[in-house]
Amino acid sequence: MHNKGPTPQLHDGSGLRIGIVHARWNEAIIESLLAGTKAKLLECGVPEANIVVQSVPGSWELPIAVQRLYSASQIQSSSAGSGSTAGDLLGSSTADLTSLSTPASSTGPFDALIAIGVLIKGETMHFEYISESVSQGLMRVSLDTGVPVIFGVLTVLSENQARARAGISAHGHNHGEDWGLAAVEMGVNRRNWA
Ligand code: DLZ
Repeated sequence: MHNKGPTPQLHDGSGLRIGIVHARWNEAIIESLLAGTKAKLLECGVPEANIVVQSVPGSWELPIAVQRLYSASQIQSSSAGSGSTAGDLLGSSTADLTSLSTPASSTGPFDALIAIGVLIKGETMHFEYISESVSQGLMRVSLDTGVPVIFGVLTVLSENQARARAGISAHGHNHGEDWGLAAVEMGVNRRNWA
């Protein structure tokens, strides 16, 4: 069942640059979330070349990777023409996710960043520690940098719950779509706030 979220708003993302970092644990679910995210970014007019997608092993690694991706883009924009791009600083996606990963062909600071992961509760306390740390870490990156970091991390009790929230199972809804829309709205807001 899809919880009632905000009414979807389509903002003009044509001038935005968006960075996505995704974990590779629970890969099939990640793939669907990433596809939903990218579909909405493109629907809002974000040019494909302005969407940089990178991957990390697991959700635990998301905060540091999001922070480094952002910092690299800042360095680039202050020393334009150095040749390397923000995307070069992190590994690329796995083979199965390659079709969804976009080489960083544009440069400049990001207007919004999206962290995507799927944490599924197991038999130990692992889930609790990682969920708490990752959510705190991503919020910290967002407030420290002043760049919206969209929380695209599913923290679920079962794989079925994750599949429903990735739009894979019947009656599910792909939360990645919401994250794409949120990134565009917050990216536009940020420019207006500046
Ligand atoms: C170790 C681990 C476990 C048990 N479960 C998940 C998970 O459900 N989702 C996820 O994204 N990552 C998981 N990880 C990996 C950790 O996030 C991290 O990559 C490793 O502990 C290495 O730091």
